[in-house]
This record gives sequence, C-alpha cells and structure tokens, in this order.
Amino acid sequence: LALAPVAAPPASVDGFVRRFLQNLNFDQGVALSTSDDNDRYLALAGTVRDYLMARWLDDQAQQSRQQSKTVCYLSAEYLLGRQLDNNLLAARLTEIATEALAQCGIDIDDLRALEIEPGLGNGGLGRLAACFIDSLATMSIPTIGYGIRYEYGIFRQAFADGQQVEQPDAWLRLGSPWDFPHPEAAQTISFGGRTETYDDDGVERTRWVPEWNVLAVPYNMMVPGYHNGRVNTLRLWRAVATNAFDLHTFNSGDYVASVRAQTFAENISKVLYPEDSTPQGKELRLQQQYFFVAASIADFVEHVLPDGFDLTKLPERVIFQLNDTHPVIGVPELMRVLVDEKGMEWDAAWAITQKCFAYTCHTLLPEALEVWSVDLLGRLLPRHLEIIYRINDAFLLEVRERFGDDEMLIRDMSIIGEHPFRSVRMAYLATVAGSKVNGVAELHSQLLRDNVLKDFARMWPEKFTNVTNGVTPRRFLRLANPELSTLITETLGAGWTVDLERLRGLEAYADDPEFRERFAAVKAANKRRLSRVLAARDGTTIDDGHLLDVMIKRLHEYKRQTLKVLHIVSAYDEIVSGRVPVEKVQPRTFLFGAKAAPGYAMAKHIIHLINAVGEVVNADPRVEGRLKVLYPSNYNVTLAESIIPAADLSEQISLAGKEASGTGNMKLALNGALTIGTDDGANVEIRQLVGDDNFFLFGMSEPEVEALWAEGYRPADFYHEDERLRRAIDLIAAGAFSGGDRSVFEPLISNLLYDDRFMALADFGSYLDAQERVDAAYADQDAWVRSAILNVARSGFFSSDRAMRDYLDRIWHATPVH
Ligand code: 26W
Repeated sequence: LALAPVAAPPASVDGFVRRFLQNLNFDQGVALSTSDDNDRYLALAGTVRDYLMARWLDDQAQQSRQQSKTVCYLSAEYLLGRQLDNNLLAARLTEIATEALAQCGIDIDDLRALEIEPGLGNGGLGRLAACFIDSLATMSIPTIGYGIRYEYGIFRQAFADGQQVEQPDAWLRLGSPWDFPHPEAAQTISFGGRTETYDDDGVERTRWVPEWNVLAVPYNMMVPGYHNGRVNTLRLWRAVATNAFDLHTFNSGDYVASVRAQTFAENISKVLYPEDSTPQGKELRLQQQYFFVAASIADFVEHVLPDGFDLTKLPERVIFQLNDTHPVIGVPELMRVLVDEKGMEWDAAWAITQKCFAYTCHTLLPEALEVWSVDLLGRLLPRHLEIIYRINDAFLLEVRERFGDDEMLIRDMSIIGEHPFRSVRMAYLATVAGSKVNGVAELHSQLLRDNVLKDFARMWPEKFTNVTNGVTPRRFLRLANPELSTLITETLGAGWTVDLERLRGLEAYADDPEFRERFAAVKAANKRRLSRVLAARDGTTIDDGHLLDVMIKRLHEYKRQTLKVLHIVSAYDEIVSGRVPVEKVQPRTFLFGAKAAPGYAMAKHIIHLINAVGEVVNADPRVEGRLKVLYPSNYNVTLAESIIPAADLSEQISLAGKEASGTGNMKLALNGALTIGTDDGANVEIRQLVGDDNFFLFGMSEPEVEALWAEGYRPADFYHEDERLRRAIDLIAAGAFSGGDRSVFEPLISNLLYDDRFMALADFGSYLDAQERVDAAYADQDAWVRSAILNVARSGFFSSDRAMRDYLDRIWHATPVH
C-alpha cells in the first residue's frame, strides 16, 4: 500500500508533455487533434496541479501532526486573480510548460487568455487577503485561508450609453480546475429555532435547538509558496441542501417544495455582495457570514486538530484573524462550541476565545461599520445573541470598574447600540474579544485610536497596533511586469522577489544614463503592451509620448473620482477656450478603472460623467493628440496587471482621513509610477519613503479637514472664489457633456455645490497646482525617470512579506514550519 502521496511528474519538458497529454486524454476525454482551447487550458491547469499535488498532500498531513501554530485567516472575500501563471511561477514551471506546449503545437498565451479570474472579492480588502495568503505560503507559515466559494463573484461591468450595467459573473461555467470539492469533510450549519436550558448532572446548561440547517462543503484551492516547495490551502465553503432537509419535503410528496428548499439553502453561497463599504444589513449576508465562519471553526477543531486535543491549549495552536467585521460572528460561535458543546466553564472559554481572535479594521467611514439588528440576529442565531449579551454584560461591568458609573460612556461603548434601532456593533464586539486590533496604515491606526475606537484604546492601549498593508511582489512585479523584473534581476540578482528591500540597490543606478534608458524603454514597452490589450478589447489605444495618468479603484465619493474629472474638464476647457495654446499642453491619457456598487446612485452618476466627458474630449479635434480619456469596463485583477506596469502617474486623491490605506498606491509606486496624492492612508508612508521630490503632495491634511468641518464647510464658496473651478462646473452644468441636457448631471452638480461631503471643491485648487507640477516634471524626462526609479527602489517596504512579518511579530506569534 502506497502511504506517501504519488511523487510529482519529472520536471522536464518531456515529463510535462506526457502528463499534459494524459490529462487531455483521460480527464478531458479528447485527443490533442480534436481538442479545443478550453480542453487544453483545463488539461494544462490539471498538469500544473499534478506537479504541486504531492507537496500539498504532505503539507496538509503535516498540519495535523505538527504542534505549531496555524494562522486561520477568516475572510468573506478573496480577490485572487488568475491562477495559472502564478502557479507556474511558484512551481518553477513557466519555461518548461511553454516549451512543452510548443512541442504540442500550442501557444501557451492562447490558453492563458482563457482563464476567467475568480473575482471573489470587491476591492482592497479581498485583494489584500489574496496577497497575504501568497506571502504566508512563501514564508512557510502554516496557514488556512477560510472563505466562501461564491458561485457568482463580483459582477461583470458593461457600459450602455456610458452607464454601468451589471452582468452575472459565471466564473465557474467552463470548469474550475483549481479547486477540489471534499464532500466527505462537509459540516452541517444550523440556523434559527430557539434555546433551552436543561439539567446536565445537576448543572444547568443551555443548548440551541435550531430550526433548519445546510451543508457546508469545502472546496480546497492550492496556495503555492514561491520557489519553496510549500503548498498551503485556501478552503472555500459552498452551501448545499442537507439530505434531511430535502428528504423531508420530498417524502411528503411535494417535489417542487423540495427543490425550493434546495434552492433556498444553496442561495447562501450563490453570490458575492457587491457592496463595498456600505453594509445593507441583509439577512442573507448574515447567513453567509455565519455559514462560513461556523464551518471554518468546526473544520479546524474537528479535522485539523488531532483527535482528543486539549482545547484549553487552543491559543497555542491557532489564531483566527478577522478580516474586518464580516467574520466576527465567529466570536460567539467559538464560545458556543466551547461552552455548550464541550462543556467548558464560561470564564475559561472566554479567556481562550480572547486569545484566539485578532481583528483588522479596514475602514474609517462610520457608515461602513457593520451593525446587525438584534431582531434579525436573534431570529437567525438566538443562542449567539444570548452569548453576545453575556459578553456585553461582563464587558460593561469592567468599564464601570475602570471608569466609574458614567452612563454616557457606557452607552457609547456598549456592544449593543440603541439608535436608530437595537443592534449589535460588530466592530465593538471584535475589539472586546480580540487579543489585538490593528489598522492598515500608520495614519489609519492612529485615527482608530483617536476617534473610532478611542474609548477602547483608553481602556486597553496595548491591544491596539498597526500593520501597514503590503502587496505581493510575485504577482504585481514579477508576473505583471516581466521586463522590469528582468532588468532588476540583471542589475541586482534574483533575491528581490522574496526580499523586496533589496530593491534599494537600484538607488545607485538612478543617475546611471544607461540604466535610465533601459528603465524608460521598459515603461514605454509596457504602455504599448497595454495599448494592444485595450485595442483588442475596446478598440482604444494609448498614443506614444502620452503621460499615462491612472485612477484605478472602486468608485466611491470619498476616493474622489469627481476631483479627477474636474481636472480633466478644466484642462479641456483651458484648451478649447483658447486660454492655453494646445501645443503647450503635455499630452496625457487619463485612464479610469472602477466598478460602482449597483445600489450606489451617486457613484453611478460619476461613472456616467466620466464616460460622457470621455466621449466629448476624445471626439474633439481641438484637443486631438493632447487629451484622451479611457475607461475600460470591468476593471479587475487581470486588467490591473496590464495597467499598473504602464502607468506614469498614480492618482491617490481621497479626502485625508478617509482611505484606510490603499494598496493600488503601493503597486503603482513599485512599478515606477509617481504618485499625486493627499496625505491619506499609506500615501503618507509612501511619501516618507520615496521622498517629497518624488511625490506630488496636495490637499488638506486630516487635521485641516477636521478644522474646516468644525468651522462650517460651504463648498459654494470655493466655487465662487476659483475661476477655473467655476468654469469646469459650469461647463458640466450647462450640458456640454450631455448634448445640452442640463438635467443629466444636475444631481451630481448640486451635490458638489451644496453638500460635497468629501470636500472635492476645497482641494481643487491645490490639486490643479500639483498637476501643473506634474506637467513641468514630466517635461524633464531624465529627472522623471530618475524619480520613477527611486519610487521602485524605495517601495520594498510595501511587500506583503513584510506585512506578514509584522503580523507574526505583533499579533500572531506563529513561526515558519519548513
Ligand atoms: C458591505 C460592508 C463592507 C464594509 C467594509 C464591505 C467591505 C468593507 C471593506 C472594509 C472595504 C474595503 O475594502 N476597505 C479597504 O481595505 C483595503 C485593505 O486594507 C484598504 O487598502 C482600503 O483603504 C480600504 O478602503
């Protein structure tokens, strides 16, 4: 009997060819001669998987044998991007696979293009989770990423008459070669019902009598480390109707009802909520959250831990990292497991629970802090609500002991809020329960301590810490920018992919004319590559010599895409009104990428405006060759990988104090774009590192924003005082971009003039000044390229490997297992 996993196929072109053909014949059931590209893609993916399989099985087996601590990353989102290239790279198979397929008469690029990326996330938070699991695998940290296998990921965005339309993202339709279902490891997850007390040998205990349940079936995905032979696991749960559920209705003779029941259960993992930062309090969303967290905790306790494990030692074996508040229902769930199911005393269980969780907050917007109505939570999870109340009672006693009977303070700190309706404040629950609470950039962590969670920070200063975000250099430099990677490797050697601080070595070349020339040639080649990508999908191009100015991120008022549009409209107006001679204008292509939450009306107006301005500007011969606006639809990880290496200018223009960190800002700087940005989020740290000379700072600081609010902000004052601003706004209001129809953008204009929560008008003047500095700087290409090189050289800090080291030192205290 073979006890060890079957070894990987030989790492040679021959070995790869043989395995590929086997997969094509035996798994896809086709001959090479009759196969289509999708068969070939699936067989290729299967082959890469085969190479990684033995390591994966070993690492999983080791996970339950070892005594070391596992990081369980709990995240409702993983925005993974395409898998094929990443996995080829990790397994050192890129060249072998390319050559092997060529021998079969196949161009691997044709197959690459077929992969549909798993878009199981909205934006920053989901992509961060994907970067983190990549780094943890590369650093040999035992990790399980837990999440949801949504059948439909983030919607596909299309434009109709310049307006966003959403289409379902059926990412599984051509097969899913990267994951493995494990129905034998399914968990039953319960909902509803009531609680009751009972006598357990003279001890009164509580138990939950649920009303309905679903099966959570795990699908495992490989998370290969880079060149270290390690393969961690991403375990995503899919909801399936339980047999009992099904049979009961089926036996009663109502077949249609039984199918309805099935549909109801399976809805739980049907679709990713496309809301980014504005929670809707929908029941299905709470079902999703409890579903995946309960399944994950049960999985870890029952399947990952060895039989008979002493649960008082749980904190030595696991840390559950809460990626924002979405998994926080895991706190009362672990308490329920320990107290109700394992018979532990409350205080002992609470001491364990507090050590097993840590919480990362990713926002500062008050409206993004999740709350669940007590009604809803009590209906869906009655036992959990009782547990939350008990946690709160004990916590408020502690507050009284510490700060006295200050009823205002008690009301402010209570996990239960009373207005506008009785609700559970999930961020407070996470803060009370977590061993640590972290923000995602220095400024953000400071604002959490000073504002959002200030009373908690007063009570437990040592709980609060910062871990500045990071991005994986494998995907966002090595894979996305192969030419720059080659240049760096030729200059510094290969070690930078796992030790990004080595990029510092490039500083010495910033003044080397030959290196500069090569660097500039890479940027130009990346622009042409992007231009070809855009030509193929949309028929648009980027002209040579244009400064490529990019703003790629979710559409949100606080991120201020409107400020960017006002700049474009103003630049356009300056030319067509004859105030600036066209030949004096630095040619620029403005490129946007952004999806809006489907229910976010103002964000959709902004999308419409960007497209409308683009249509007019791009068709106007007076600015031809000078100004161009591109807005490719359906911005996603795959498109980001083409845009980021080509960018010259990175727009990071949120209102100070609103963007928790940003991670696109890091990816762009790392690829040699210069940032124009406010003092917000991680921009602050980027500017400190790259230096003021290589960063275009503008706008109010966070304290200045606060001061302006306090004195009373009147956006119309800025409109009246700044002629360029007035002209830009008037042009939009007059219908210049809506065929003369003044009503189209009226909601947007009146919002800017009379509300402008995110103070775009207040920062407009300073923004335009900064853009003038950009033009002047770009005119001196030598100096610009030097700055771009220094941006790359000084961005090593923003590797997610560094972020993981910070989490390990400050929060997790786990160690590598080789
Ligand atoms: C629907 C409720 C909801 C609430 C908040 C959905 C999603 C959120 C997230 C916290 C929003 C988010 O993605 N935040 C971003 O997280 C990134 C990673 O830390 C940061 O870089 C961004 O600044 C932050 O906006």
